[in-house]
Amino acid sequence: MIKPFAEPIYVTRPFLPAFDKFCDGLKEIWETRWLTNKGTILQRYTKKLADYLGSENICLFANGTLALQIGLQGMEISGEVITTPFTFVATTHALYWNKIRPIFVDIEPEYYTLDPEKVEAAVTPKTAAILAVHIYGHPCRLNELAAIAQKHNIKLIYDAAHAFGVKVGGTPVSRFGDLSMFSFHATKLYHSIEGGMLSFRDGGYRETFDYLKNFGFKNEVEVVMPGTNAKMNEFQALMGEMVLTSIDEIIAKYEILYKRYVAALKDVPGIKLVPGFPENTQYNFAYMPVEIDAYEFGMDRDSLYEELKKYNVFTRRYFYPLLTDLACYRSIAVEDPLTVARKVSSSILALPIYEELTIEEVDRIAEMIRALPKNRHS
Ligand code: T4K
Repeated sequence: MIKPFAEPIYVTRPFLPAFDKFCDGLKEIWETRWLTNKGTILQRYTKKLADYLGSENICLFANGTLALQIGLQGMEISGEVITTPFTFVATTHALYWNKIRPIFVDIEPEYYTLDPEKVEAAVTPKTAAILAVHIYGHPCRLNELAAIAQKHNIKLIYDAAHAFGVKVGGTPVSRFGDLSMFSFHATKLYHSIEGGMLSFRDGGYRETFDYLKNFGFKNEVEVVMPGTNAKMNEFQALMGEMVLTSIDEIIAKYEILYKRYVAALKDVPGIKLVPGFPENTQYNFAYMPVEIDAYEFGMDRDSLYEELKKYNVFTRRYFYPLLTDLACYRSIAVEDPLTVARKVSSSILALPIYEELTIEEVDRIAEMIRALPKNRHS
């Protein structure tokens, strides 16, 4: 008889630096009374991030959604953008806020990223860019997407909200494509409370992004474009700076937990795990998605999600419903039947994974999953 957890186990929990250390850091803010607007902590933190990522071409924001909105606007993307329906709502929202029409195409079934063949087939003279998502931190098919973008002379933009710390061929994913957006939200493996980052190939965009996040101010009296307010403040920068010092240990811990789940669940009938990653990929293990085959498992995804709650385990159906089924996007004409995305969205479950989770807790969750289905067929 498996006992419920005494305390709720959430899908994620933010890593926090030692309380005393953070308080020490706060003293700098109290001494300078500089809370936001290009403070010294933000400037120092930006340099540290640039070092970590091996690129100076980065710009920090209040959150990832604003970063993506500004990225699209700063690059003057308009018309149509080919994108995925299997993502968090903010990916598509950022297109809408720029009056860009999303053209949804299907994902591939292994890592759930945009299917390059579907992308290629959807390109038209109106296509301005591809907006692909490294969903769960799984790198997209970088070379294939780059070849399509180059062939059609369109921009390649990545929503890399989940992909901090991921490398391909030793290069951070932030350095692929024309532009990548990262989210540093509290629910992310790497965070700055709230926060976002753009990483871009062409350094010429820096000035535009800096203007756009600060009302368009060039100086006290000149406003050169109608910007917004999307600045990262000093508290966020301080958190980001401190969490960055622990990022390698955080990823190492996630890796242990991820591999433990895989070992515990790989033989469970009806549970499909993401296949291993190619050797040139350094994954960040940020999410633990599993697909549930209702017939083989003996219980559908939604029932498992509900049952686990009774044991105080709060998984999430990232990402369900599919964006094209949401009230705000339902009216968009979609030519692609989105067969894979529909299937994955209705069968996927993100299991708890975070730095403080213990191996014993993973074992218990896996045990619950194994024991729960009452009507298993095999
Ligand atoms: N693109 C993609 C692909 C994204 O996934 C996201 C964000 C974005 C773009 C936009 O980036 P941001 O603008 O957010 O920087 C969460 C996050 O709010 C969102 O950032 C994230 N994706 C999305 C996948 O997840 P919810 O609605 O699931 O969060 P919530 O509040 O239900 O939190 C989940 C669990 O985390 C809670 O049950 C408990 C735990 N938690 C949460 C918070 C906020 C904590 O323990 N402490 C906390 O402070 O959206």
